[in-house]
Amino acid sequence: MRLSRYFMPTLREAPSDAQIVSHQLMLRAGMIRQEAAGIYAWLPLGLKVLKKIEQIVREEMDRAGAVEVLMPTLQLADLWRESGRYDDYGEEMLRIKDRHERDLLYGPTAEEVITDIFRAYVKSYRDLPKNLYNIQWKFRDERRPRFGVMRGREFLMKDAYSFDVDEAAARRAYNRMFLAYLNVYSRLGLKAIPVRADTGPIGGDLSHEFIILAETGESEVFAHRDLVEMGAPGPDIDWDGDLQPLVEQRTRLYAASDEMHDPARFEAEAPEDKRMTARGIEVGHIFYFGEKYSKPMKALVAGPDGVERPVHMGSYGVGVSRLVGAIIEASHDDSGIIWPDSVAPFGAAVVNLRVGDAAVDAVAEQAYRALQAAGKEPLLDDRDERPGAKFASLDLVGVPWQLIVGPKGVADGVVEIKRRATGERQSLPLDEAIKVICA
Ligand code: 5CA
Repeated sequence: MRLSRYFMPTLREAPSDAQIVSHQLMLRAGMIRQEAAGIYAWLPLGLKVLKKIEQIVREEMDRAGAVEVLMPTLQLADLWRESGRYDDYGEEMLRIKDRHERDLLYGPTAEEVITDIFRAYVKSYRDLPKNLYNIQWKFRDERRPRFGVMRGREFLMKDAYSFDVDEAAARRAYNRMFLAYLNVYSRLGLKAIPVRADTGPIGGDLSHEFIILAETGESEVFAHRDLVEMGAPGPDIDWDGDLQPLVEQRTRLYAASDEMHDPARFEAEAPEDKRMTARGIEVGHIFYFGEKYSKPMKALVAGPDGVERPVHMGSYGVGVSRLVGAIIEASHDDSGIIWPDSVAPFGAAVVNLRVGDAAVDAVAEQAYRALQAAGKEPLLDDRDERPGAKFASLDLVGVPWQLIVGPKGVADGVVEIKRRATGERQSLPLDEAIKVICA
């Protein structure tokens, strides 16, 4: 992408109502624009990051055996009357009437819709297990939308729903999602702690939240430090095998969100030097709720004995748009955002320090094409701007590598590369510079 043709409206200063660093940086980097309270337009740079996160979530869901669908944002109120949640959900639900005076709503979640889809087609235990997910916009009319995309009213969620013949099978589905979530966050460069959680309006009796640590987080967490240090299981586990030991390894150590915290148990289960109390951001929430929706909505499957019974369900949410802010909270410095390579909007930026100088233009162009050919999705800074302004905006938007082409280097046969995260610089011939960036 040539920056001269791109749309990256960076700002020198963040609007004063942006209270936390990720919100400030997203506005300054020209990633989002607020259209109404808690409702944002995603500008090109923000959209690129959002799509990369979405793709990582998708790949890890697919790996764990889930299948993607796309459900509508607008849902029929009648489905929510069947489950009994229409009246309970309260003010957070955006209720809409169509021209025929039918009650619709903008989905805050999709248990009812997916249960309706499931019951239309699946009738036998032989067709189980199933796990269906979608990545779709949700709307919750939050009382206090704030912190930018972190607590929006309209936000992008990955929501998966598992269907199993009995509780034991449903727990296996839960385990797959539990471990897949850890892999998602690890690929995003985040350390997420699974904590026991309250089930809230989704319901059920088994639930974990996934929290990443950040001072500005809205959740309080209490956890054993060994859990905080424990790595993700990695993609190569046997997804059809017994995952219980891997899950237990991570659930036997104390970890709870504030609603579930039990100080006496914390003290008993974690020695003092291992007790961590911190603030964090909830980036995922998984639930096992058994027959809560399948029973009232009559999503029945016949078991091996031929007897019909309500299918056992769980639901699994990732806050995809919230993750954009969460990653920035976890990874920035005074100059701006530091994207992990896995979600960076551009892999590298070629900085032309003297646009219009034929020799410099030629090397910059060559570098740009080489990075393009290597699949690095480069950005070419071909703006007619002072070098200082170019570096400031590229540091702000957090491109992981800068490849700097100036007249002196070109005369000496070298370019300079800078790693955004460390500030480390090296002067190298162009082909070696490309190799380092692509390593
Ligand atoms: N149906 C279940 C799981 S599929 C569900 O809705 N769970 S949830 O309510 O916990 O939401 C899932 C995730 O969406 C949360 O962990 C959080 O990361 C994200 N999320 C929830 N509300 C918002 C919001 N207002 N703004 C941004 N992200 C949100």
